[in-house]
Amino acid sequence: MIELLTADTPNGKKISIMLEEIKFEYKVTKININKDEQFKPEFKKLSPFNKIPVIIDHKSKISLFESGAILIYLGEKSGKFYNVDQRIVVNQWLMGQMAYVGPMLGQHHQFHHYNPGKSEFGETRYFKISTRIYKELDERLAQSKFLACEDYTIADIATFPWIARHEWHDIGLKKFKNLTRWYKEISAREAVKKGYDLLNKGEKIPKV
Ligand SMILES: N[C@@H](CCC(=O)N[C@@H](CS)C(=O)NCC(=O)O)C(=O)O
Repeated sequence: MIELLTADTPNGKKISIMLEEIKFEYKVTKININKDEQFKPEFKKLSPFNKIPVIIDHKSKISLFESGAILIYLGEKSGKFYNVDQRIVVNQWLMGQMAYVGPMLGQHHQFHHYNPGKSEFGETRYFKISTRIYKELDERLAQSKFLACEDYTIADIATFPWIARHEWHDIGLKKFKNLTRWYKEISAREAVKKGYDLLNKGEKIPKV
């Protein structure tokens, strides 16, 4: 049994999607980051940066923070979406998501979606960077069916929930035809639909 300690955010959804994909038994423990539950001492013991998501593998008695590390762990444990012979290339796209795609789109959410009008500099900067990310992902997906290779991997699982916030981005996903093709294909997967609805609220994946 895996316990997923999380909030309903793109980083949280990466892990629920993966757990659905690999069909592991899991339960969700909600951490309310709007009420600062991530700063509780018992949570900090598991997550030194006070961030969700965290998993506890109760059978192996392992707990892990950082969504990329969690995806690698689950990929290795299940033998799915992280094939040994593809790992070098999957790691690149996974690290690119962790270090660039997620943090930059996250800043775009802060300036453009949550706090519009507070900083013209921030809004312009992250709108531009996010548009550039859409273009770069689109270019990659013109050459490759999925981000890392021809197979669906943890790099796609890490990136998908961020692109699923496309309505917040106001960039126009439709204009990027390869990214749209990839997005639609992943959106149609049953495990993705289930994992996306992390809190079982009937939440649907935004359409293009
Ligand atoms: N690099 C981390 C980022 C995790 C992260 O930013 N989590 C956010 C929610 S999406 C969080 O816990 N924020 C609460 C806080 O920073 O206080 C990962 O991918 O796991």
